[in-house]
Amino acid sequence: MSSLASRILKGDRRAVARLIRDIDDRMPSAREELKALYPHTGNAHIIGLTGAPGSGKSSLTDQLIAAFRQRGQTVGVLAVDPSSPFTGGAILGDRIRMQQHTLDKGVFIRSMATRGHLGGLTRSTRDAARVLDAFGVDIILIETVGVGQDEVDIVKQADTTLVIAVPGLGDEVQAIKAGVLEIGDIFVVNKSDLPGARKAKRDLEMMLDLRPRPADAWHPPVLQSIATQSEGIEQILTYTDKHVEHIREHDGHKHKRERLHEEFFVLLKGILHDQLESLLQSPTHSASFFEALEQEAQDPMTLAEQFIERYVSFHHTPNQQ
Ligand SMILES: Nc1nc2c(ncn2[C@@H]2O[C@H](COP(=O)(O)OP(=O)(O)O)[C@@H](O)[C@H]2O)c(=O)[nH]1
Ligand SMILES: [Mg+2]
Repeated sequence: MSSLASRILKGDRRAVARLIRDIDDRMPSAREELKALYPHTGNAHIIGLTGAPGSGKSSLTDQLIAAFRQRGQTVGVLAVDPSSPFTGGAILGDRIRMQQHTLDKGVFIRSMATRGHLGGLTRSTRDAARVLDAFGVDIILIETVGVGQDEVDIVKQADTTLVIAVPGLGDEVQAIKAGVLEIGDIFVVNKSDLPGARKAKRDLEMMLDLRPRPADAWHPPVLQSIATQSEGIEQILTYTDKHVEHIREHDGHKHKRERLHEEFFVLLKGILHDQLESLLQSPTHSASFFEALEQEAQDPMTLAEQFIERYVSFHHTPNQQ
């Protein structure tokens, strides 16, 4: 077995940090390490947190870490920060806030940065979660920065998705309606010390009630919390437990299948993207296409099709032979 992987399986934290960094840097060697780790994954409960910036995701993550630790569970945290490729994704405030956990051997915190293409973050976050899973943590918390498509793709890969809302943002609730209503397993109105919390809760419940749902499907609860006062945290844990139980009892197979398909799709897109990128960077492959493009000898669409035809073997399906 390759070296980083075997060190991770023996509980070496530094190897975990190293491999996650390699994944973030898209080092080719990381792929081999991941292959060695896959058979040792599938045990962690992955919980995604999404919601508008400032809604309290980091504060809640911090509280959730403490609560899970109190129950004796180990926790891995991936803080995803697509907005700051240059700082390596470290969010200073988050780091400071979570510092109380950094000496705890039962907690592993990493920030993910976006290097390269759109969607690359989705892939590296999933891969990093696999690493933490193989390392043996019980709970993996994935905190995203906002509520865009990338974030949605990231939390789609979680077992349980928490959508964090705050009171008094009518427009925000609309945004939630548009994008993340479908993906939320548990909704939390954080900052419930502020006016309008009950209304936000009712609004969300109403929107959720409007959605058609089979009788035995999971019904997403709308909870309230005040992260800064550690209020409502136990209830969130109660419901993440309930959700896991529900998955196990009702649609465990479907749940697992959907996540595997999603992961596979993300991987395929990533591999194809990397291949295309290196083809484009190699003049032997790309020069004639660029020339035709610049001279307007062909339209870009036709050229793109020809490029794919030449270098990507989509068309070699058996029934076309
Ligand atoms: N009043 C109030 N402020 C909160 C609460 N939770 C978090 N905050 C504050 O909201 C700000 C943003 O929180 P943060 O956790 O960084 O949000 P994130 O961007 O979603 O990660 C910080 O100043 C927090 O102290 C809460 O329950 N009530
Ligand atoms: Mg944050």
